[in-house]
Amino acid sequence: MRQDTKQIAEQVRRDGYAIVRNFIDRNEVAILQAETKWLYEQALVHPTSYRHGNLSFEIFPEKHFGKRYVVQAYWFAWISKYFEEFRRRPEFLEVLDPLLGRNIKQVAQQIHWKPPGARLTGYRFHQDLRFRESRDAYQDIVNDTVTIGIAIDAATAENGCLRIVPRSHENGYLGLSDNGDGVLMKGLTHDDELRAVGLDPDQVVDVELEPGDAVIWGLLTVHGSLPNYSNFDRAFALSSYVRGDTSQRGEWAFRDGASTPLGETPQLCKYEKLFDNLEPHYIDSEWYL
Ligand SMILES: O=C(O)CCC(=O)C(=O)O
Ligand SMILES: [Fe+2]
Repeated sequence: MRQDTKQIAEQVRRDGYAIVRNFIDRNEVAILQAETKWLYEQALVHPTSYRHGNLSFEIFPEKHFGKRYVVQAYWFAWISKYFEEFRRRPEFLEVLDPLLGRNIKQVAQQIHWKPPGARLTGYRFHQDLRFRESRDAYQDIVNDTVTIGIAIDAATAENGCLRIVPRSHENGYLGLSDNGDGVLMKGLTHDDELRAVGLDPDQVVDVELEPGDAVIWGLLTVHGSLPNYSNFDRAFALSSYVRGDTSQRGEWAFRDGASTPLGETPQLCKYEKLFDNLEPHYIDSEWYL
């Protein structure tokens, strides 16, 4: 990472996003890719979507997709020493410090794959604030949250890279894709939906990234991505962090700047029903039908 982290923070506040080239060092990227492959194989043993605490896998089953695909993993730090340490690497503190300070909790740890052939791999345009159910658990949820997306595979327009509307964070919550059942991976956003909330479809930016590059955005930044139309996967790691001293959600990542491992038991993060069932279980929702 060669960019000045203060400038990155200013860009995030001004434009709603910033790209950080070489966020993860080239040598480390090969390890990250290998660990991601390992994780995909762990997830693929499950016939359908699975949860154990905050650890969760979104699986497309053979029955409906002809073949089994993994499209999302959540909180795999619970089964991977590598990813438990990855989430609190010094690179994260460096870019987060000017935005959130040095007491930082993590509320989301995700990898999204877009396996070629899996059909439903696009995400309609939205603002991530829709995924924070417990607004009261944060003093200033919008200003105290930052998401960092890291390209594990190269992210291109062809394989469904993230797409962002610059400065779309300035006009509050716009309700994009909240219609219908609100499922993001079914259907595409029409240009008229963007126009209806005052956004110009021509302003959409394809965030193309090399492996190891990162993009940072906020809870009000309008973004989405198209399905993968290529023959290569798009593994993308998303981590959301919040200011630790003003947030009652999340796992500690840094305390007074010190990298902090997970504790014995999971904390409430994004999934509010965590404590309803802490046993491993399959999830029978067939939202993709
Ligand atoms: O993986 C992507 O392309 C976007 C995912 C996303 O925006 C989300 O899960 O909130
Ligand atoms: Fe999102």
